[in-house]
Amino acid sequence: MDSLENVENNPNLNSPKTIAIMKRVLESNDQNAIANQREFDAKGILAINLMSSPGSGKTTLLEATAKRADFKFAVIEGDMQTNRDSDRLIKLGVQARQITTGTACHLEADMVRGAMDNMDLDGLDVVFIENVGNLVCPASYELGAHINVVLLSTPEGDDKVLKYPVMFRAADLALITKIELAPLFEFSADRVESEIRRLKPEVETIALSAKSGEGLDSWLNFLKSRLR
Ligand SMILES: Nc1nc2c(ncn2[C@@H]2O[C@H](COP(=O)(O)OP(=O)(O)O)[C@@H](O)[C@H]2O)c(=O)[nH]1
Ligand SMILES: [Mg+2]
Repeated sequence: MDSLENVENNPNLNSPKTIAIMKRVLESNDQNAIANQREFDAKGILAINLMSSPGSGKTTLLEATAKRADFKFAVIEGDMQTNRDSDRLIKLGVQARQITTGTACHLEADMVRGAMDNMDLDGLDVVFIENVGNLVCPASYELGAHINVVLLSTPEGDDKVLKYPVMFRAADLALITKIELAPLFEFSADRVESEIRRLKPEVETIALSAKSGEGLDSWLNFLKSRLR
C-alpha cells in the first residue's frame, strides 16, 4: 500500500489514486477524532483546538489565560520540533504535553490520543490543543475538539481571511490578536470581521491583546460560557 510519505512526494497531487489514499487517511483520522471527543465528553472536558500561523500569539494567549483563569486547564502542544511551548506553560504550573510532529504540518487525532494517554485528565475543565502553526493543513484534520479557534494577528495583515478560506470556515471563534498593534500595521479589524461574516456568518470574533490585556475578559467569558 502507498505510504502517506509517497503521497506527499507525489507531484501529481490531484490524481485519482492520491485522492483515494487521502480519503482513507482522513476517514481513519475522523474515527480517532470521534474517540477522542468521547473521552473528553466522558470526563466533562471542553476541548479547544487553537489554529493560526506561527507567531500569531497562541502560546502567549495560553500564558495570559493561565494567569487569569478560574477554571482548570491543561495544554497539548503541537510543533514540528522542540518542547519550547510546553516548557513555557509548565513554568506557569500548567500541565502541558508536547507533541513533535517531525515533518508533518498539522496534528492528527492519534497524536492527540497519545498525549491524552500520558496526561491526568481528571478534574480538568478545559484542554487546549495548540496546533502546528500554519493557516492551511490543520484545518483538514479533526482532533476531537469541541471548538475550533482561529487566531489572526495584526502584523499578518487584514487580507488573510479570503486567502485562507478553508481555515476560517473551520473556525467557531476567530481571535484578532496583538490588537494594540493594529494602527502600526494599518490593520482593519472591521475588514476582517466582515470577511469572516461573508464566509461563515455565525462565527464570533474577539479582538484582543495578550500584552495590553484588552479583550482578554471577552475571551475568558467566551470560555466560561462554553464550560461543560
Ligand atoms: N505586541 C504583542 N506581541 C505579542 C502578543 N501576543 C504574542 N506576542 C508576541 O508574538 C510572538 C509570538 O508569540 P507566540 O505566542 O509564541 O506565538 P505562537 O507561535 O502562535 O504560539 C512572541 O514574541 C510574543 O511575545 C500581543 O498581544 N502583542
Ligand atoms: Mg506556540
